[in-house]
This record gives sequence, structure tokens and C-alpha cells, in this order.
Amino acid sequence: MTHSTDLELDIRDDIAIIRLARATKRNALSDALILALRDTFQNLPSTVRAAVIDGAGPHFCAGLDLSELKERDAGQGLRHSRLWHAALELVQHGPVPVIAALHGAVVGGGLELASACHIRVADTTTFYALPEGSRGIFVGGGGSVRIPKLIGAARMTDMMMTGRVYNAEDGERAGFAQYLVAEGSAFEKALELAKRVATNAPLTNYALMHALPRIAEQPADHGFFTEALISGIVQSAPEAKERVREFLEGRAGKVSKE
Ligand code: 1HE
Repeated sequence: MTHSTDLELDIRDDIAIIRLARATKRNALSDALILALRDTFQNLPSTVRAAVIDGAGPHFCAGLDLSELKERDAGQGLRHSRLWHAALELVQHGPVPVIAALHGAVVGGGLELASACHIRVADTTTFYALPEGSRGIFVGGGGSVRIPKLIGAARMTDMMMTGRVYNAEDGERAGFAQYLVAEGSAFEKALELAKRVATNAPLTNYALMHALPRIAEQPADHGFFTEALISGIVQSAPEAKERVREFLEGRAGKVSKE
């Protein structure tokens, strides 16, 4: 079921391309759009191995649709935030790795959405901000959990307290994006990466999405043990054995600098 025509899903072979398609409102995330994101990730066909998210028009996403904020009371605000958490949880811990193609504004809830993705590719027009600070509100889409993991709590505090905006170059250095590319080429690069990610053994991608972030949160002793468990599971798959055999028999690519 889809709740919004403002979200487009295009399946190309084993890649899902998910596009925020509300350019006239700078892809502001209405409740309908958040529900559509949740349902889209929940219902991706099992043939999909990786996804790309991008935004139509000059900006990736202007964040929460402020026209819907209106007169929510505390209980409605709580439930609204939990709805975002449920949707973005499905982006982060859903069926497949997700690569965000960023350009223009990546602000407020748009940055929260980007931070739930596994890889971020930004073009040189990208800028990052958390205008919640100056709008008298707070992040509610998981930003206070995920954004400090990318850039640290001190930078996030500064952004929200002072309204600081990071441009694409400073944003990459700070840790928002793993790739910085020429204007207009973020989608192309994200698609190229998604195709590469889709060739990994599914269990390796599963471990990267589900085990790595949890291990990183565990005390070292627990982390080492969880790592041993997941490592044993991943390497026991027939596909892992086949891939190692291919290398040993000279049939697989070497690691190279290019
Ligand atoms: C919107 C929104 C929106 C644009 N909700 N309608 N986010 C913000 O505080 C960011 C607010 N937006 C902006 O600062 C700017 O719009 C942009 C920098 C993103 C883009 O600027 P620009 O000049 O390209 O576009 P614009 O003329 O400002 O906006 C075009 C239209 O989109 C205009 O509507 P129109 O009917 O006058 O054409 C804008 O009102 C509309 N629009 N952004 C609603 N966000 C889970 S909690 C998350 C909390 C948050 O995300 S708070 C941060 C919200």
C-alpha cells in the first residue's frame, strides 16, 4: 500500500531507486511521505539487493513538512516522532543497504533520513543544517541518536545552537558524507556504488547492516564475542567458501589501488 504519490519507486534489475518526488515543497516530509517510505522499505521485492534514495528538484530534502506541525499536543508529538523512528528504522535495518544521493538542502528531517542510510554520496551543491534549533523545536526522527555517530555530539550541538550550515566540502570532512562528487553526479555515483554493494554476499551485507552498528555500541569484550559469532556465521555460507576458492584459484580480482 502506498500513502503518497510523492514517493517514486523504480526497480532496475536488483537495485531499488526510491525518489522523494515533491520538488515544489523541496521534498518536505509529510506524514504521508513518511508512511510511504516505511511501506516501501517493508515491501521491497526479495530480488532487490541494494537501494538508492534521492530527491527530485534542486534539493534532497527540506525536512519535516512544517505545515503539518500546527497545533500538535505532547502526546501527538510523541507518536509523530515514533512514526519517524519506525520508518527510518526500516531504512537503516531494513532488507537492503541504502545509499543516499545528496544535493542541495539536506536539512532537519532530511539530514535525519540521510543519516539512517548506510552510505552518503554528496555533490558540491549539498549543504547540511539542523534548523530545528531556531524553529523552537528539537530533532524527532532519530537525529540525536544517529547524527552524533557521524559528526560527534559537539558539532551537532553547535549546529542546533547557532544555526551553523556546513557546505559540501566541510560536510564531507566532518563526516556527513563518505563521497563528494561533482555537481549533478551524486545519483550516478550512488547507483554505481549500489551496483557494487549488490554483488556482495547477502550475509556479508546483512552483517554490516545489523551486526556492525550493534558491535560498535557494545563494550569491547561483548563486541569481540558478537564479532566472533557473526564472523563464524557469515563464513560458513557456501557462497563465502566459493568466493574464497575463486581467489585462491586466481579467478577473483585482487585488491588494487584504483
Ligand atoms: C516547505 C518546507 C518545509 C520548503 N515544510 N514547506 N525544515 C526547515 O526548517 C527548512 C525550511 N526550508 C528552507 O529553509 C528552504 O525551503 C530550503 C533551503 C530547503 C529551500 O529553499 P528554496 O529557496 O529553494 O525554496 P523555498 O522558496 O523556501 O520553498 C519552496 C516551497 O517549499 C515553499 O512553498 P510555497 O507554497 O511558498 O511555494 C516553502 O514554504 C515550501 N517548503 N521547506 C513545509 N520544511 C522529525 S522532526 C524533523 C524536524 C525538522 O525537520 S525541522 C526542519 C524543517
